[in-house]
Amino acid sequence: MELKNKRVLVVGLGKSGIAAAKFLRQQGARVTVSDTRSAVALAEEIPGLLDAGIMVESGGHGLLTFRRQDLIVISPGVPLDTPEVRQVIGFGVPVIGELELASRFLKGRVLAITGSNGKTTTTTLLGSILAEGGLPALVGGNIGTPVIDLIPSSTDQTVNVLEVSSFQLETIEQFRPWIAVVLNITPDHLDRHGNFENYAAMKMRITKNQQAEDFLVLNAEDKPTQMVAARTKAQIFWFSPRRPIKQGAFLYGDSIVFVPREGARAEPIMPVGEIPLKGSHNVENVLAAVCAARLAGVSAEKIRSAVAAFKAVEHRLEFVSTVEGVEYFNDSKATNVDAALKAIAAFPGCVHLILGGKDKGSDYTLLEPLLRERVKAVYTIGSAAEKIERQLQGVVKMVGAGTIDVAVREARKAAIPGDVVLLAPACSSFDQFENYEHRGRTFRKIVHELI
Ligand code: UMA
Repeated sequence: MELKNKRVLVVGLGKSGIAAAKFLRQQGARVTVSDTRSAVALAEEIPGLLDAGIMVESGGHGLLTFRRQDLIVISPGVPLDTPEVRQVIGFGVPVIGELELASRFLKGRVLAITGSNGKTTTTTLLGSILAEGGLPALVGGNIGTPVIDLIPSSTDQTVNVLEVSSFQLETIEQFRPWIAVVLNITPDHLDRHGNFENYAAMKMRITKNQQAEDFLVLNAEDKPTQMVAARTKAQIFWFSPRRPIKQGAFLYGDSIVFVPREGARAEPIMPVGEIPLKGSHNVENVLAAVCAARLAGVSAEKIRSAVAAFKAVEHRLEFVSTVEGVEYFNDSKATNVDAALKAIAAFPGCVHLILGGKDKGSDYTLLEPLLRERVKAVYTIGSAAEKIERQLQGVVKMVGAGTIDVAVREARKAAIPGDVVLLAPACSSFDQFENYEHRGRTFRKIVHELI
């Protein structure tokens, strides 16, 4: 991709946009960035960009700015149906995302992980396993480091372990993972993608450019994920915690085993009891990681030691503290209903659940059976509170807390020793927090203040 003297517009000035703009400038492009936030809100970012010779449009997107470009690079949080973006696509201006731009320059091979839930844990775990196996691995993507920022450190030997979201996959063209993993596809981001079919179709794009020499790792127990199998040219490997698999990873009794090809003997990898993470969903994440790591050439022995030493990722069923016999867990990354279900299912019962935030068009009635079975009370927060209370009326005791500190304090009053207070909000955080990390840190701080 030749960028020298090309007019390139970067849309969105978050982590991805800033990384993309600076990279494009280094490549000699004439770069403009455009963001809906005001110049005041962008006061920290603007001077550095101007110093680098990048023009800035703030306070909204101008159609004229968009029309003058040779290429437009959009951030993951910018939908393709943003009016200015839609219009210039109509005029034939090429529009790609940060992931696509990065993948044209990234050296080495790509191991990409997508799914509605478990992406961050599986990506981090795979990074650790590959490192333990002596492979030069870099970790980035939706997990928090823009893929563009990996480019300078990547070499032909690098395995780039990338967490990729439906937002990022929406704007790929040539992105082609050597190994792609689809963990599961359950409803999320319906406010952005319109309906589940569109959302699932975005996830499936991960395999769009894969060829016969590539690998696709799929969840044998997740119906929507199975549909991806019909759309790939790659070699398919399955994982399952429930049944033997002809080619892939599964649980055999209490052991994780891997079958490298149909008809081959199953290789023992490790006892399932050595997985240090809570919840049956994490067994699935480990099975997926085992499969991908074996395909990348890491030995069973190295996989076993890396998994056994792995610590829960921050904000993912992260144990915060025990206060007066009550355990507090931070699962702020549970930003959709399915993730919240998995979090609740990780506990046998007696859960005080903090639910709410910014609604994404979710159906909270799906929580009903597990709420009845394991949850003593729900404490609602954020702008989704009213919808949650309406949909779950009469199912379980409901406390309208409004904010996370009131929720924690109310839960503390009600909880008795042996109970669990769980932040698994099933919503995004943007109504009250900068992001889910900010929400998780706030929860941790409030819990620590209880001590
Ligand atoms: N903006 C516009 N116009 C718009 C929409 C947004 O100008 O129409 C601007 C906003 O004002 C803001 C900027 O765009 O200044 C934000 O861009 P962004 O939302 O793409 O955020 P980044 O900081 O670039 O972070 C993105 C990912 N964010 C999203 O997908 C929403 C981060 O994933 C990712 O870690 C980062 O790139 C690095 O790759 C976060 C996320 O919430 C964690 N992801 C979703 C999820 O996991 O569910 C998909």
